[in-house]
Amino acid sequence: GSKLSFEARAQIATNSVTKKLFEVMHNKKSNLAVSVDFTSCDKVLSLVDKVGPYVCIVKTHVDILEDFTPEFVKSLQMLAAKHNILVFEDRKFADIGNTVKNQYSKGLYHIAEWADLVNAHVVPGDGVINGLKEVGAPLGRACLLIGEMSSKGTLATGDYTKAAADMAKAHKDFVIGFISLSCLVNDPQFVHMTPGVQLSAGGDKLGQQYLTPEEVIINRGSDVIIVGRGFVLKSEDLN
Ligand code: UP6
Repeated sequence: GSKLSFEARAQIATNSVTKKLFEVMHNKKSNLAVSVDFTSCDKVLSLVDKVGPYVCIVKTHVDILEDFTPEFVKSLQMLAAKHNILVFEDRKFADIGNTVKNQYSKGLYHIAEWADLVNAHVVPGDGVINGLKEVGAPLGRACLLIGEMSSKGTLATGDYTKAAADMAKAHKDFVIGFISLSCLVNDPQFVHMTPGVQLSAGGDKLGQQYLTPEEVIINRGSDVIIVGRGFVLKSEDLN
């Protein structure tokens, strides 16, 4: 990972989302992203309000909400502003450019209107980035590429991961980093976020595999840990 502080990385960041993220991480002394994987809007909003002071990012899956309304988005944005948090919709776009453009801006969710960050698989080739960029860049949004996954048997390894890194380098105006299990590119402008994190290593019955925060941040050089059930399950049953 980068040896520079988040404060220094905020100063050199050329992308506005990267700059804001590093400023938030520095000011709140937090590298924790919470994955609020509830299926009801109220539960998402109440958890965001509770964890707000301690996290730099809230990661959503809006397509699992059973009672989604546009008002939910307004409330989420108010909480994000109140607590100085970035919103990351974990949509994992994976289609041709023209289709992802529509999925990003239209449909029920209008993701581009409210999500600071989204992510994309690189399996389609860089058309997926160009499609998202057409919609997202004018709105000041940014994207992470999925270079590695936490799940058992993932095919995102080796040459695939290297290709994801190269694609990110070629699209630095809109791609600000990676979903990965380690630091893939040693460039302080790129942010690495790692899911599959709990206080003790292990997994779930559906192939999720967990690493510890120490392993991810100290040994593997990632920047942000993404934690879902690791603390969400303490109060609520997500299964
Ligand atoms: N996620 C992973 N692994 C990946 C990419 N994304 O777990 O490689 C996402 C999941 C979930 C969160 O979709 O929202 O990160 C992890 O949740 P958990 O901590 O409850 O396992």
